Amino acid sequence: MSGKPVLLYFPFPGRANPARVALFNSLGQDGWVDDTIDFPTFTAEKAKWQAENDKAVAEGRKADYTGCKLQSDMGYVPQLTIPGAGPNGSDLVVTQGVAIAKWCAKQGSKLTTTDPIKDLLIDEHIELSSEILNKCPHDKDEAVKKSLREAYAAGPMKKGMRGICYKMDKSGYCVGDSLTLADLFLQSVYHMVRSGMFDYVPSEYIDSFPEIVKHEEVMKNDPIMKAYNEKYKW
Ligand SMILES: N[C@@H](CCC(=O)N[C@@H](CS)C(=O)NCC(=O)O)C(=O)O
Repeated sequence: MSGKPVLLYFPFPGRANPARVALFNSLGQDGWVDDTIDFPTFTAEKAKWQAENDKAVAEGRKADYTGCKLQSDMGYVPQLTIPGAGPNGSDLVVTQGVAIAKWCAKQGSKLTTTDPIKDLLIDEHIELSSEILNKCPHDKDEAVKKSLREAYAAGPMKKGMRGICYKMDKSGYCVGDSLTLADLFLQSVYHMVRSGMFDYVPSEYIDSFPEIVKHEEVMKNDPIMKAYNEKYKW
């Protein structure tokens, strides 16, 4: 790595929360760049990205995103740039929040384990939390979206949340008795609901899961999270 890694995401926790905490715990506040992009800028950048992507497809060549904020072939965020880690010393640009968070955690954080069974349980938690976000229904028509979301919250999402609760450790953490990536991925999900960003699923929805309410307290008191929350707004 020939410079600081740069993580690009919106100015809220969302899918970047695990990677941000892992980068901070691994490298400290000065060891990485927390780059944020607001929605209007993202929309403009996405249009620029799309124009080059369409042109490259039509011309049968690899796209060149020089000058674009979105540098990957997927064009979404979170996006991680690792200076000098690409071919011939170029910058490596990757997407996928789970893969990014795992790399970030391996840079020296206390969020990793060397126990294969613990790792398996952590990965299972990560997949369960990710599934809740990935299966969430969307629709351009707000009335349709509302009814799809309400049915989702009462059905598959509730089943997923319950599944996670049954698997949580007695300590209140997801796996074992300290913070791991599993807790951060779970926090990303319920933070979206608590903060009102999960459209048509009210904040109080979380109160029907006592293990999650306990987890909110555990996270507030966790030393790594306390240190992180002192330095970062999201
Ligand atoms: N599988 C990806 C999904 C990333 C994703 O969907 N990101 C959203 C923001 S949270 C995005 O960039 N959406 C805009 C788009 O796809 O154009 C991950 O887990 O990181």
